[in-house]
Amino acid sequence: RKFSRVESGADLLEFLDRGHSANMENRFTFEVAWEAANKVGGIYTVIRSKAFVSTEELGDQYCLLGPYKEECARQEVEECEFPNHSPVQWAVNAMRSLGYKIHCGRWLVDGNPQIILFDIGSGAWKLDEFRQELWEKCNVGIPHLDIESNDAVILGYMIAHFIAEFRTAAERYSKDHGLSEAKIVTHFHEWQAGVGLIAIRTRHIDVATVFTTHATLLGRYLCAGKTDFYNNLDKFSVDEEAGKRQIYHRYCLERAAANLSHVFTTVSEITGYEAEHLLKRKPDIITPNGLNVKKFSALHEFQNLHAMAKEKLHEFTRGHFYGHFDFNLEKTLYFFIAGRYEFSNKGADIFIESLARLNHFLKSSLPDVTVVAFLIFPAKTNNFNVESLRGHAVTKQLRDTINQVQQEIGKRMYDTCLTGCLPEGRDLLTKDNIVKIKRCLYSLQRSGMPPVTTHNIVDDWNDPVLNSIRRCNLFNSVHDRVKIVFHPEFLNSTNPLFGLEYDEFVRGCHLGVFPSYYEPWGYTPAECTVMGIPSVTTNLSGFGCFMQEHIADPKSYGIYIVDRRFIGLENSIQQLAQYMYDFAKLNRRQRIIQRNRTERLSDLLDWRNLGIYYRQARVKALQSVYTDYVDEAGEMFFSRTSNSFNYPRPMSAPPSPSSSRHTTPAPSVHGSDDEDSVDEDQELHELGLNQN
Ligand code: G6P
Ligand code: 1S3
Repeated sequence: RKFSRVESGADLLEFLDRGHSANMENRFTFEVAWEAANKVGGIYTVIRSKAFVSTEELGDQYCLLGPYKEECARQEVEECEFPNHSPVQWAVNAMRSLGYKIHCGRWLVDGNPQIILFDIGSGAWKLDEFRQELWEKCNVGIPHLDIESNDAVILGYMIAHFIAEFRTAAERYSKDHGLSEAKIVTHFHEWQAGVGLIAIRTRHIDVATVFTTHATLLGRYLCAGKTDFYNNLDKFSVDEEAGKRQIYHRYCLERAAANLSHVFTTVSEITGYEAEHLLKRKPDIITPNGLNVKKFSALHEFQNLHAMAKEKLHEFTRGHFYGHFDFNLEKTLYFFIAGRYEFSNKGADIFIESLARLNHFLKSSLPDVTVVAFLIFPAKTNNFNVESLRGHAVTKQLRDTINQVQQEIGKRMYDTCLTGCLPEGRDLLTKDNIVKIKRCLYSLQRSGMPPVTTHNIVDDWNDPVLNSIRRCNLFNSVHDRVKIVFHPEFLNSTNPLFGLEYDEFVRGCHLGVFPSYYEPWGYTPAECTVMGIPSVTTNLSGFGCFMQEHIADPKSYGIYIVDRRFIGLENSIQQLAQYMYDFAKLNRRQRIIQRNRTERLSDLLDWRNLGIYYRQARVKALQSVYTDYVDEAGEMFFSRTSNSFNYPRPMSAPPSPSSSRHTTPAPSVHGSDDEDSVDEDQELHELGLNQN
């Protein structure tokens, strides 16, 4: 077939035709991660969202490997055996005959990839032997009490053994079927999976290896400790720092995996810089994280979804702020931060500080606007607090009562009309109705202020978010224009307060605020972007730097990048407060335009385009082991396109004369609501972003 059509990531996938090329080349890819069908954190999102393009490209020549975690696997994996004659099934059988328990099947996510999960318990009897080998070959000693590291060792050696079995099986299969030499590439993510790579290399199993780090262990620890991290990266005594934090052995595993791999990658330039100093190896390739972007057939469907989800947030607000509900929902904006509860790494510290300043700005110059700021970080709790639940109960009672009264009034009007008379206003609402409504109104009174958190937090007095809220005096008083809701639990649709999945919650918000200090990539703002929700990020996050590189003027696309690198903390706080204030000043039309622009960036984050870097890494690794390996399709793709998306400043046609606008109204871009209809001519002007 001709390569002439291969001009985009999507073309390349189509050309590769669900593993057709990999099949022809007798090439196999195994991707190994602790988080394969095991939801822990960000790497799960990487593997899961990428599964679709991985199978589009590699079909059944691709297989995921990871630990068997029953709770997650039972819900996400359909267990089944692979075809009897396939080398992968032979390798599984060989492992089972040695007593290892292995679960095979297909992961029930887009792409439906093959997956093999290893039961760590079934390999535990070999732990001492594995540790001994690790010590003898690498001089890395694993403490008995570190269960997580011991599990990583068991998994690593089981996987190395499996790959060796697979290699033998593939060789036999190739010989039997007259195929060329089988080419195998194994891709490992993070230090926990990295033990497998170390074992493969020290046992000299002849396959290509790639190692990706998503965050360095030491980097995460150093940043959380309020170190001036980026200005001192070249000065840290890495062994000593790791030793002080009792993670020396883990650090050694991570560093060994990075240095033993044929190809080393990081998820962003900034993490590459960190790895160069902390792991002592520069990445060969940057493999940015993508998302499985789904386009709606109606171009502006995401705008409608925003409006629908926002209505659910309004319902929450009515309940949570009952008795103090003196603000206008039409002029209420929802901001949020969410993620792993690493208070300063995720920038929750400067978010709260900047909210205090925003509160002051709004009170003095925009008092009709209210900002409700949600903080979603999982912390230890003793369930929902009574005050939050009560709010939703009393508003529900009011709603039910009004619905009942409404029905009764309707019936009375109908009966009166049947007699040929016009109903009189005073006859419609009976005394009984008024008593019922009054009772509801009385229960809407509250003595205290609406709570700043929805749950009872276990260590309330030491909780960093609550302490910052106390220090900044953000107590949800009636005078505050910024209201706080700390929800110390991830969201799902069974949540009694919101009844929303996280995705739907994000859609309903106006702005995601992620002013991270330590963020190798940062999926939260990326997820906002593909849903058309503007967000704040920083020039210390992989995502922020990536956007800065590809977009001429990120702010005009709804990507606000706070400088946390070249200016001091106070200046970053001021900048963030100013960004939020500028956003609060936008009117509805301006917000709609901005959401349209944000959503236009989706292609940039689509795995169909970013998956190419994974391919590049695998090809490079294969070439170091199978020296004559040539990736014809990939080379053609890269020679035709730089695969670099660049978004110029949004173009704007000259404004149409205002008279023509009245006689020939521009069609609404997403609905018929007049206030919402947006004439794109006016975009720059309306956003206040035109340079003139
Ligand atoms: C979307 C909907 C509109 C709605 C608007 C609200 O664009 O299609 O019908 O009016 O969202 O935007 P806002 O920024 O005020 O939530
Ligand atoms: C890491 O997860 P985290 O939130 O601990 O890996 C993610 C996936 O690569 C990345 O997005 C994130 O920045 C890292 O920090």
